[in-house]
Amino acid sequence: MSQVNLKKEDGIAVISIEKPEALNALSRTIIDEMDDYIEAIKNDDNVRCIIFYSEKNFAAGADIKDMAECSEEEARKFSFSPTYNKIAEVPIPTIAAIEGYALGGGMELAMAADIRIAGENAKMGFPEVTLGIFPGGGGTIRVPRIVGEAFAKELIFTGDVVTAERAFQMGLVNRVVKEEQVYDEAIKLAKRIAARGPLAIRMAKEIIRQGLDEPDQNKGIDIESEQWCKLFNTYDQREGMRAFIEKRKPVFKNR
Ligand code: DAK
Repeated sequence: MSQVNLKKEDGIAVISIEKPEALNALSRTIIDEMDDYIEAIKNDDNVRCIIFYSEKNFAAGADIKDMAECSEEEARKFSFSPTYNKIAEVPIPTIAAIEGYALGGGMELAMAADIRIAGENAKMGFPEVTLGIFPGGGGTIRVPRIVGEAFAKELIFTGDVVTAERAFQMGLVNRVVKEEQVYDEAIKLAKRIAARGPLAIRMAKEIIRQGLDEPDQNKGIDIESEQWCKLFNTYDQREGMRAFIEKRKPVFKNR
């Protein structure tokens, strides 16, 4: 039986893990199922935002029981990075909505999303070093970019699990909400994003990504200008600006 669920409603796709008995620990099969869903959503023009949300616990990391006896070669096959990279690059905004534990590979999944919302009782961290490994699902690369080198090193070297409030102070999560409001807040935010110009958001996401990889700031700004001008070939740019002038809400068509 599948342990990953996809629900689509009003242009919002919600991907959930259902393995509560192991606090949603991530197996190879779960990651593969998630990968299939991302592939399918990527080509679905109607999806304007993706939410990763699992009830009670986001994910307590990769499944330690599956990994414990891996050889080097088997560990390589266990890698979640190709899927997490796909999530980071999917041309649709993504939100991780975190209840309970988000640890290790679970937190790395959240770090691959664009925006993170946490419940006030969420517990987050990278406990890999307590197991004799380090975060290998993009953690050592994404965490310093998100929270800065010093906080990243503190989190990764100690393996400490931090509260939502501390995570917010570090910039690990965008906002903290009441535990029972995590899902609703994520949906509310997704709906706000879904109402905006999808092509512009898609382009902005890609340019932000390229800009972070581009050491020459002026080159980044040139790419931005070039892409920005291309939006003037789109229906959505005309619609957005005409709607403003006509004092009505725009109806974007993703083209
Ligand atoms: N894996 C497997 N089972 C897990 C699990 C995990 N990560 N986390 C929890 N469980 C299971 C427990 O074993 C227990 O199952 P039973 O013993 O009842 O069968 C059940 O979930 C409930 O857990 P607890 O009884 O431990 O619940 P507590 O409330 O007492 O404690 C806890 C909750 C989250 C503090 C504790 O369960 C815990 O410390 N869990 C492990 C957290 C952790 O260390 N996560 C990081 C895992 S390492 C890569 C591949 C993968 C990765 C990176 C790179 N490459 C190939 C490059 C990722 C690595 C990781 O994520």
